[in-house]
Amino acid sequence: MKLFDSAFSPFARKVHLVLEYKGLPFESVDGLLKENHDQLREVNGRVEVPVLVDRGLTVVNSSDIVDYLEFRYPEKPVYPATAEGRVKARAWERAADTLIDSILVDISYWGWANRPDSMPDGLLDAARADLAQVYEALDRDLAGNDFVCGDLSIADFALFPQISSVKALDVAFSPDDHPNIARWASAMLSLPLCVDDIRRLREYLSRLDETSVELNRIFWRGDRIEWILAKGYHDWFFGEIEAGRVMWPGLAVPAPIA
Ligand SMILES: N[C@@H](CCC(=O)N[C@@H](CS)C(=O)NCC(=O)O)C(=O)O
Repeated sequence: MKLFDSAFSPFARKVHLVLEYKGLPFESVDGLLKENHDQLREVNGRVEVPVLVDRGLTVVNSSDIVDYLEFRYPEKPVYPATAEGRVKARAWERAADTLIDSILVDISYWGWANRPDSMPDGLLDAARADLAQVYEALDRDLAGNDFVCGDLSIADFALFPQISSVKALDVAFSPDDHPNIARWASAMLSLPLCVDDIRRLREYLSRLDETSVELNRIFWRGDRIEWILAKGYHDWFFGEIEAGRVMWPGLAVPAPIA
């Protein structure tokens, strides 16, 4: 099994965690390294990680990859067994992937990309206000539960790469107001596979440089654009396009399946 991976991508980290949790051996190729872009483009027209190649099948998009893994390798399930649990787990996975990711990535650029400007006024406050609603809901769902759906599930694996970065991005939850999230975060951080995930991220960040990864142009896609526009930063965003600092995903045309 080969995973087009990246320690920097919350989506790739989610899939990497699921593979490790299920005990499935795989080869990890950093698809975000410039030197691996051509290889990545061959398996995913969008030139995005993660992509899984297994037994001659190419699976694109993190939630589809997890769905495939659960179907093909059902031992150590990551989807809850009940209908209610499954709906809840998928809802939190979607919130992590589409909402939380968009907020956190959109405020992260001034921390790692080569930027000529500083963060637009009000953006950090907008992130804090939106995340406050997420924290309320997550704390509610964690009350009386070790993990989001009781047992460890895809909800936890999708949320962990996101929630573990909120402190560094200065949009942390307050442990006093959200004690259940604080308890969950420390339980997750004590799992060896999460310890390894954080170590891989730290190593990645320590050797981030523009010769190996793209730091001048930002890769913009749907949900992240939606959030920045919905918060009123259209002038800033169109300025980015005009200045040539935007990379667009390629076309996601499905490949033939034998
Ligand atoms: N919906 C996709 C999103 C994947 C995605 O956004 N990947 C980003 C990294 S987090 C990417 O590969 N961007 C290309 C780039 O930055 O060059 C999924 O769930 O797999």
